[in-house]
Amino acid sequence: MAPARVGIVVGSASDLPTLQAARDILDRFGVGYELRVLSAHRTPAAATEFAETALERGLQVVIAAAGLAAHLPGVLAAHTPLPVIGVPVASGSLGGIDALLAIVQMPRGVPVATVGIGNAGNAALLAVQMLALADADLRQQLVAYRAEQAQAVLEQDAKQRDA
Ligand code: RP5
Repeated sequence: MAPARVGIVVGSASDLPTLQAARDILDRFGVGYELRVLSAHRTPAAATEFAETALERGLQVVIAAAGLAAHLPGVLAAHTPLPVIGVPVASGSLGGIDALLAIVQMPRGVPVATVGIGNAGNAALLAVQMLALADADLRQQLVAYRAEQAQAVLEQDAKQRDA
């Protein structure tokens, strides 16, 4: 397994299914990651310790996912200079709008990059793009990934035109 360059942190084990898309993307690009269940509310000391040691342990980006009053991404961002990408999880009666607003509305000075509700795949792609700034192999893989996406859309378009 490749050394972990990305930290994936979820606020609860119930968030894990939402994060599968991120794991799939990182696996596809051969990017090693560590996966943790840490809560800003239930295990605040462990969450803080994770963030404070993330850089020295070799992590370069953190993806943090949580639902409801989703403070986890912001709390991690407060304790590390690494970029943090927040994934709002749809959990509870508000369908993830609560988590989206909690994650995206960071105060000035401590940003969290925020993807759409449940869009863990985009969080992983953004993490790969950050790593690719200093990794030519990842850059090449990203070019190939985009070309594949374009090809898939062109094929769908051709199918519709021929129907
Ligand atoms: C949040 O509360 C977690 O991130 C999860 O999305 C939500 C519900 O957690 P559980 O009650 O399922 O553990 O902190």
